[in-house]
Amino acid sequence: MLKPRSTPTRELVNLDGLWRFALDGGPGPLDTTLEAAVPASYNDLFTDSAIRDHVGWAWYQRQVRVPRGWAGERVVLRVDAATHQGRVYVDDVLVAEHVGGYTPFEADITEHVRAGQEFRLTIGVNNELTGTTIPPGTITVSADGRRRQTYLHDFYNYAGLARSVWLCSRPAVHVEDITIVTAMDGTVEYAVETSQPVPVRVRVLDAGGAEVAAGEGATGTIRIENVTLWRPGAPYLYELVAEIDGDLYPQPFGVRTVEVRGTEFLINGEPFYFTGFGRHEDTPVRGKGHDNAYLVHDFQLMDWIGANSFRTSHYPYAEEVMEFADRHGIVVIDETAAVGLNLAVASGLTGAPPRPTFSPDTFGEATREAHAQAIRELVARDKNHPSVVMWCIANEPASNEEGAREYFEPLVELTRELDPTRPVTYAAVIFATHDNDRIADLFDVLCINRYYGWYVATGDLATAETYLEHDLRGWADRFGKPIMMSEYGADTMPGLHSVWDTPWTEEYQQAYLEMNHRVFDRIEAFVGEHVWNFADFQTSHGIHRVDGNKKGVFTRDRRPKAAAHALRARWRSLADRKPQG
Ligand code: BDP
Repeated sequence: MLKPRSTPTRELVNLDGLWRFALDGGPGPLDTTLEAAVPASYNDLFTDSAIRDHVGWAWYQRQVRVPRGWAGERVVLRVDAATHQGRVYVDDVLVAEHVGGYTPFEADITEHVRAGQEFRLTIGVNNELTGTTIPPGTITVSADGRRRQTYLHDFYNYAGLARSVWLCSRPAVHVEDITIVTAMDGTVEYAVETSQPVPVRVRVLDAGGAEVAAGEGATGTIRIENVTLWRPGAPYLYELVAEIDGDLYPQPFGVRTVEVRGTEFLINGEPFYFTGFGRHEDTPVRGKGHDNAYLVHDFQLMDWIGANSFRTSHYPYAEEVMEFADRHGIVVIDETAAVGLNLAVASGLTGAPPRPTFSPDTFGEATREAHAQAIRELVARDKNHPSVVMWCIANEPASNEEGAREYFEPLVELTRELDPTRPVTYAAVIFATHDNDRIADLFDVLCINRYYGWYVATGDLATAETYLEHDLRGWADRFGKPIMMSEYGADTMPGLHSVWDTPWTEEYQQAYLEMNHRVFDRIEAFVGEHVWNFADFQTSHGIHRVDGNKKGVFTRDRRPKAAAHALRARWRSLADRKPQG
């Protein structure tokens, strides 16, 4: 799905700002004095706990004027994200409905609006998570009749319009989609979809705007001579301009390859070692609302600390983030919102699921279809980003349980069909070991989440070190695939100190990370380390959470904890010792 852009044939009106907001409503005029910021999650904007804890539909509304010059154009409304389900009304007419809180959708509203005139735009957003949504959750009704939402993932269920909303014009006959696949010799395979079969021309422009290749036809292969590759840390972007009579769309892309060979992860044929984080879209007040100031600052901090990559744990991030990564040469593992497909997690650390995770009564066919759709929409949105080097189709599923293989095999196949060029992975939970995991062989890279020294062997780093090494070596030996740590971390209260190995202190976080690094450096097949988490983030209430998860190397307001300086020293020196692509 193409991102809205302003081109010589297309115009854009950004609808961000203050919208009327109410919990009760519908397409008719909202009876409210509340206003909500877009983009932002609505939960933390208001002081009313009924809004913060609301389960169900919430309503956003504003007037929109269609620019008077748009007569004769198609008028399209584009919602970058409505978490987790959206319904869009133009005046009283339902024009779009979409399920999935982290991928965009659009509606052609031409028949319902007039150039130069205003209309009432209403967007309903529903935050309910059930057994058939991605991510999943459960809704219960308490004795006093309140509906309550619980879920199996460790971040707050922020909801609302957390990304931009756009009004776009485009020609009736237009470019619909573009897919670009590159090779290191400058070969560019392209496919352009149009709304009707019409002749297609393509031109490739270099970063300075000079034409370096051209071709004709809706699909084809062209070649850039003396190509400049997109490299981690040294990005270079071209533009493929797809043209038909009356429309033109420039699609940025980079020339690079990704490949798994033996136990190596290769970018442009060179081994790559991931340093960086699992992250969250999470800031005070905005919740998951996209914010360009945090975007710039977070990438500055990643650069400062020597991170060359991150994982979009645990859902697709705003497209602005992906484009920023493209432009700044940061490598991304792109994850779906399939987090919490694991009923054992709810039962504490025993690993014994109260009910089987994969079954017709728990996560069955319908969940898998929602999961498949989440994969389709992620690949459709992000396939052309050079920064994206791997798809992660689930976080910590019950891959050790019966039914896991039947559940995952078709999803891995689907991902490969949609994109044969990128490796596929999942992040393995602690209960899944090299002995009992049922799906790892289906995937290309072993991404392992482990918390030895935190949830297991708490405060005992010597024991933790033995456990960790045994565990990781088991995976490396059995599967012979590249292996990386996709999560390791320790909750840390900034300002808490100790001379001993005391959990929650800044020293402990540092010692914990150092212990992990000693082990990683001893395992040959190791291709990377992503600390959990970049920054502290909000979660639901729990006795093991102090105003959220505190495993950030930075605080929620982005101040470094002591471990940040130690990580910086390691990752900067690692850049000389381990390949960075
Ligand atoms: C892992 C999850 C992650 C959690 C983390 C933790 O993948 O989302 O936040 O544990 O407990 O299991 O801090």
